[in-house]
Amino acid sequence: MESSNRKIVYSAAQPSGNLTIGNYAGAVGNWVRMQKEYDCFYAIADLHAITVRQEPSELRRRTLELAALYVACGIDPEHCALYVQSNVSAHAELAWVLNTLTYVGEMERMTQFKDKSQKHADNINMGLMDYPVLMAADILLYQADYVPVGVDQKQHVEITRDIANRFNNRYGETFRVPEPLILKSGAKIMSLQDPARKMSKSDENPNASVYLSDDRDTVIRKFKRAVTDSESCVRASADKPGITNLLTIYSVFKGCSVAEAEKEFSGVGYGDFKSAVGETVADALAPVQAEQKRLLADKGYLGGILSSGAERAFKAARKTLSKVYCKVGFYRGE
Ligand code: ATP
Ligand code: LTN
Repeated sequence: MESSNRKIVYSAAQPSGNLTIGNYAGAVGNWVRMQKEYDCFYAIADLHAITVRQEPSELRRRTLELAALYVACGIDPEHCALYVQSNVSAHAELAWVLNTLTYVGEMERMTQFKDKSQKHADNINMGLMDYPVLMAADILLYQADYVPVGVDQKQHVEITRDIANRFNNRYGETFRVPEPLILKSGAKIMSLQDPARKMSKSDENPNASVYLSDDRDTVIRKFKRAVTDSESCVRASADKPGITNLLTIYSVFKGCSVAEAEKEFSGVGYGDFKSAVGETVADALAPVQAEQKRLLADKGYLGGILSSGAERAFKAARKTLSKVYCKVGFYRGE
């Protein structure tokens, strides 16, 4: 990733839970596409993950698994900095400074904080409340222009903009004010059991979501059980959400349009159609899973990718952090 005047993209994902084909279609695929056009920093947000309780050995395992999965999905460590958030101490350091420009009331109003406080009522810790400030630190450290996120994270990017403007107004121009990039291009994949709801990695019904780690038989079985309708015509329309979802999934994994998929399956029965979708997804996942497995077996190689990613990230982050420390009046030696 040679330094250039290309725009900077920053994003991160928490190593909590297995990714679904929905995450793939809506997020990872976009990260891969963006690395060609922008200077990208992609982090595994382990500091964010511990705002809810984590089993330490699981957290470590998931961090590596997620890193391997990203590389297997096409994140090219030559083109972007892929690293683990806690490996770059500047994130926690900048978050502390930004805390002093953020109001308790603002954090209490954040939707995710309210949701997670309800879900984890026995553990409403300061980190959970401070989550958006750490996220602001992530983004601002790299002077990011764009932050690709799902709609649920838009509010956090907006507060990041407010905090950046506040700092710039108080101490002089320091941070680039980032823009959220709400990704619509990636298809929205719905639950296989209730096509009115989004497919989600935390769904309690294991048949509702297809995980990138599911083996071939599991993938095919889940598609066979997918909820459809009582007609028998493979066609996308608002009154056929189940079939429409399967057509969308097929088009994402086959690399064709929904219209082309409809044509291909015109006159085909639901059973055969579901099998074809299952086979296609399983075929597409097989090489990703094989590559992830290969990477996880070679911890030295994966470790090398993450440490050189952290080094690149550290260089960029240190520049911003020094500027910040200087502006706020910290003694830096004579
Ligand atoms: P959780 O169940 O923990 O809420 P999730 O599966 O809904 O997780 P997130 O971690 O909230 O996923 O989202 C990660 C990224 O994946 C976001 O950019 C989000 O927009 C995208 N994404 C999640 N689910 C889908 C989906 N079903 N279709 C398309 N994109 C999705
Ligand atoms: N909160 C995000 C993950 C995340 C992030 C970020 C996203 C942490 N830091 C900085 C974009 C930019 C999530 O849970 N999806």
